[in-house]
Amino acid sequence: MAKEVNLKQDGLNFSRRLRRTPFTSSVEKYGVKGFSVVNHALLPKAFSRSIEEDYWHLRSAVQIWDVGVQRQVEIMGPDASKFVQYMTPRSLEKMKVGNCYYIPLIDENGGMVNDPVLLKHSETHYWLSIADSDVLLWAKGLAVGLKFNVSIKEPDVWPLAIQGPLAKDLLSEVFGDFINDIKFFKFSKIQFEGSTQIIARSGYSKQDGFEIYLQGFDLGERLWELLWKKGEKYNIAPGCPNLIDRIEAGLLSYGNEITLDTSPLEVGMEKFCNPDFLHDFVGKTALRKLQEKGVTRKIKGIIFDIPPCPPCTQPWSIYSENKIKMGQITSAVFSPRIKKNIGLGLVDEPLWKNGSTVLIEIPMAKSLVKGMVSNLPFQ
Ligand code: THG
Repeated sequence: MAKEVNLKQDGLNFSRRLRRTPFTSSVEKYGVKGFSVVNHALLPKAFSRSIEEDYWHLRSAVQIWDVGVQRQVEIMGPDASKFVQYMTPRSLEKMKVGNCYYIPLIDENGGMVNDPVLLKHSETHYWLSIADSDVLLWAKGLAVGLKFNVSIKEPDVWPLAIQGPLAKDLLSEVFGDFINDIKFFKFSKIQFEGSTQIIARSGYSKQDGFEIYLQGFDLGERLWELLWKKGEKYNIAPGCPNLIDRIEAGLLSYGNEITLDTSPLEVGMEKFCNPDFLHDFVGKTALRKLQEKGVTRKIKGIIFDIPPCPPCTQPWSIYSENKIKMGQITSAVFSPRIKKNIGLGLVDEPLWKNGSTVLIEIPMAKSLVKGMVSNLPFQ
């Protein structure tokens, strides 16, 4: 009889296409309980503690997050500045070396392609630190088609986030006091094992923190271990982007709140779309039309007071009190601080007004659930 081969087919099947990060072996060692997939790579979703415990810990101590899924798209060459400016409606005229900019990338219809953080290394060298869509291919297509003199690749760079109010204490102890002087959305350089690394004051939380853009996959475990060891006295814990903190802060997620079908004007990025554009960019004509027409829906917060809601794995429809569909919730969670459920989603005019009553269709709920529209961030 043939020998039995253990080929388990249930769960998520791992292969080269589900990319590991330099920190994946560390999160496994430190008790990761599950992953999501972003940019074809593994993003830790939970450790041993509940998301509520992680939330309170994030607000009071320091956490180390494997956010290697925030892949970099590197733009280099004589036309790099011109090309990056052509990719976004946000003016980069005042952007200096050492700045990070949160920018919308839009397509020819004004739809959101991605919402990356842009880092400027020099006039001829940029990184786009991307959310979950294939910007590498979009950028290559644009550059080839429009004959920009740039080279575009995914470099060997892997963000590791150190988040929480004690992040500055930990990192200044490890790398030097100058860490305290790095301002929000600026980056500087640190030395690690003979290499020079980029560190920015940024991250996918509103609890202060930094992101080290580790260059060199093989240094991952050692960087993690160093920060872990030095972090013990600051009560460091392994973590991941926290759903409660993210929704309270109104930080949007590409693929959930933001898609190709939404414009920057609908997802809180209108401040990066000054209509007196002096530069040319993909989607300019379409964006101008959308600006002239005015938007009819916007991302808003929704509060609803029922026992902790299930995870929002598919959009939940939102209705007006007279049962007309007027939007959807795409992320939701129970906030232990607000002591209610909070959600994010597109809401139509005029229901988008702060304080409007909405009815939400939540799976398993016996009837429509009453909720209230709220401004972001949640207070
Ligand atoms: N850090 C890095 N890359 C990333 C993310 C990150 N790429 C993917 C994803 N996150 C991109 N999305 C966001 C969303 C919000 C912010 C950053 C990246 C953010 N916004 C601030 C705010 O909304 O207040 C500041 C925006 C601004 O400049 O005004 O921090 O987290 N490296």
